[in-house]
Amino acid sequence: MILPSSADISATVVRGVCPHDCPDTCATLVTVDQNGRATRIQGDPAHPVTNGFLCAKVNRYLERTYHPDRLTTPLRRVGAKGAGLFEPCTWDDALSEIAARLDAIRNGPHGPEAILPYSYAGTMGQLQGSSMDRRFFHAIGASKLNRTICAEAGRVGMMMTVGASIGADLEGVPQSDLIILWGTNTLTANPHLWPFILDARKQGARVICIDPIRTRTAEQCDEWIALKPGTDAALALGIMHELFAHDWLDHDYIAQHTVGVDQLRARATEWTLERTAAVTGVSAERIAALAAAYGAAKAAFLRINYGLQRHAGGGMAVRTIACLPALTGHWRRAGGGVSLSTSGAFAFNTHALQRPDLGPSTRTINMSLLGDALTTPDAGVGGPPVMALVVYNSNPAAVAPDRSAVMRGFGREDLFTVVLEHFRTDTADWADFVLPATTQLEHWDVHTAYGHFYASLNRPAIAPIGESLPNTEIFRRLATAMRLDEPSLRDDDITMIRQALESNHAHMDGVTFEQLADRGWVRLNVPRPYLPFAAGGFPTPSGKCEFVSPRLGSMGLDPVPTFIPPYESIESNPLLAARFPLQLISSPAHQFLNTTFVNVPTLRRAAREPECIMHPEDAGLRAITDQQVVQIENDRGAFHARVRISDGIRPGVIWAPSIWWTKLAGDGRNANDTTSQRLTDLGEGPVFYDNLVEVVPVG
Ligand SMILES: Nc1nc2c(c(=O)[nH]1)N[C@H]1C(S)=C(S)[C@@H](COP(=O)(O)OP(=O)(O)OC[C@H]3O[C@@H](n4cnc5c(=O)[nH]c(N)nc54)[C@H](O)[C@@H]3O)O[C@H]1N2
Ligand SMILES: Nc1nc2c(c(=O)[nH]1)N[C@H]1C(S)=C(S)[C@@H](COP(=O)(O)OP(=O)(O)OC[C@H]3O[C@@H](n4cnc5c(=O)[nH]c(N)nc54)[C@H](O)[C@@H]3O)O[C@H]1N2
Ligand code: SF4
Ligand SMILES: [Mo]
Repeated sequence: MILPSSADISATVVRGVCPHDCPDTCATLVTVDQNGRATRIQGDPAHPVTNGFLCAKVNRYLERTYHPDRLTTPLRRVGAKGAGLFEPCTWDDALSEIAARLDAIRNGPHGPEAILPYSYAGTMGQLQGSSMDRRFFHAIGASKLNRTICAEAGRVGMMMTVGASIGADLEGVPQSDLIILWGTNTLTANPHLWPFILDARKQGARVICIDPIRTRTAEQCDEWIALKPGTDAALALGIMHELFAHDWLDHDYIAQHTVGVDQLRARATEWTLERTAAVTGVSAERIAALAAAYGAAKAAFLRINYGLQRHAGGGMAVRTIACLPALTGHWRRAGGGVSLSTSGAFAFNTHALQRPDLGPSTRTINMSLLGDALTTPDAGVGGPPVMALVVYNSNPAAVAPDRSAVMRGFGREDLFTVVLEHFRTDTADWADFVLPATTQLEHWDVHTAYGHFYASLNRPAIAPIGESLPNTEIFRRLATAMRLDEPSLRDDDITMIRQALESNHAHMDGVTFEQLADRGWVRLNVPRPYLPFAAGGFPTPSGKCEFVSPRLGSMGLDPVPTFIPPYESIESNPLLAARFPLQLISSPAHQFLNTTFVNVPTLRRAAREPECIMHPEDAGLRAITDQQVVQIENDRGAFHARVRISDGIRPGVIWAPSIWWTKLAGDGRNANDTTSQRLTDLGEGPVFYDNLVEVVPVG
């Protein structure tokens, strides 16, 4: 603990970390008064990325932590499934009843694989996110969960091209001369990148945003390129066409550090400006100008993020864009290259934390197919039906695609559901038992990051609210209730933090418990800024940037970058588009973090209500007026929203800022009532933004 700088010497300041699923992983300072109450949360001014500020959401973290609706005791269902009627019970009763139910399923006709954990990144902490929980499920032999809901398409696209989830360092951005924010809403989803961009801009860098929506980020850029959703690979191939045609290439870098340039050149030759314009809906002149700017730049920073990979060809789109800096040699220079994630640079000891060796090898269920997994007898992948679902760090009743299928699953009378939560979320309402969990202010954790290269430690600042417990402790106690005698199921949190940091990897030199305890955060042992591929050294099988990927070839996919059309667009499915002509993007609202914070009054007031941003042409065609309430619908389902007419969106595309709690939306539904369970080309991820709908007035 460190002393506060304020005059109030009776308060202490505790170092922590923002736990949310966000690339910025901010270092926080929490002020706690003499009564043990947190009174202030702020960003650490000394942290090079946090820069002394937090975002609109986490500035409200205390309001969320001390929310009157926090769960304070375990709850047992008393009403019908989904009715949300519960009675409080003791931890001992809850855990022994849950243990008995899980034991009965484990030892029953379906065996342990009928138990499915379901979690995502409600907290990114290594402990509360993926440690004792994993040990517990491994030890009982439960089915495994493939955690694909967000980033898998892009992750695999990067693996197949540069070989790792590693990219350019944002601390090099001030030295870049061209910044392209490609399928990412930086000011909302990655706000701590922005000051670095402003630094570059002061020195003359141009900033371009490629997004079908003129987001608050696009608004602040020098140029907004509103391409058709799901056509980014085509745009990147069109840029390559120009790079090859004008010889805007770094021949030396290509020769030394890449494989397959001839095949890539042949592919790019097919993507004339005219063809690229027809596919992307961006004019040939603008594509030519974009390519010329990229070709002339010395260190262009391509910030791709996850928005552009939520389409049928999302993996290939990321892969195609990721080839660009190797053609121009921008990896050589600070501020140059492409960045999707930095997480691959962290070499935490996940094996020691998660202990996959504790159990048998089991089947794996894709979380993006939760609807199918709960409603098909063999969970869609063979083996027993899912008879028990243990949900933590996630709110699948609101966030999973194809909500109506998911809800049919949650409604099954024979499904036993346990939810570990801070609040009575949409998902918690369907539980048989709800268990109160601590927030980041109340537990220990250790964090990697996916937007920078600093590891950090979270100390508890306050006592747990009510009887809430950390996830780690809940799974420890459940293991005891089930009489599991594996000793590692009793490791305490500090022990597990030390285990996570036990690593021989060079990047982890100096990243120790002592350093973290002393300073709160530590840079990985990489240069600043880190230029991971300045001299090649790509961790692919060939050791090069793979323009041709034999691994993709052996998966039956095109080994060379290519354009894979959306499942649902006017061009790719004209029959469907005749009925549902609008492409719906349901990307994050500025005030929410997925569904987290939707129940925080100040933030929900700022987000107003479910909304639908629509171009005047599309509104006019349907005689829809501004502020009118509409139904957004397709064959999968529907939800209501209030229309805001704006020219800040490409015609033919609508935007529903998300993800609303369905019970806090007027009609009890949200955008995922319309999304599908189809999967991306790589990584088996969901295609949330590959979604045709129609909009009709209500009432
Ligand atoms: N405030 C806030 N911050 C967040 C989150 C949040 O919910 N709220 N969520 C966090 C999480 S989990 C994630 S994964 C990230 C998500 O943040 P990002 O990775 O930035 O992704 P999205 O917000 O999903 O989409 C970004 C932009 O991509 C655009 N887009 C959609 N389809 C396409 C396309 O085909 N091509 C192109 N070029 N653009 C397209 C959308 O219009 C959107 O403006 O943000 C994190 N940060
Ligand atoms: N239509 C549409 N759907 C989407 C998206 C979209 O853009 N559009 N985005 C997708 C993406 S990118 C993602 S990442 C997913 C996110 O989906 P989720 O991972 O489900 O994220 P959240 O909705 O934020 O829910 C996280 C929950 O974890 C709980 N939680 C937080 N910390 C703890 C803890 O320490 N212990 C316990 N027990 N619980 C905790 C929070 O209270 C919260 O309810 O949604 C996906 N769904
Ligand atoms: S959500 Fe992101 S920007 Fe906001 S405090 Fe957390 S890490 Fe920082
Ligand atoms: Mo995400």
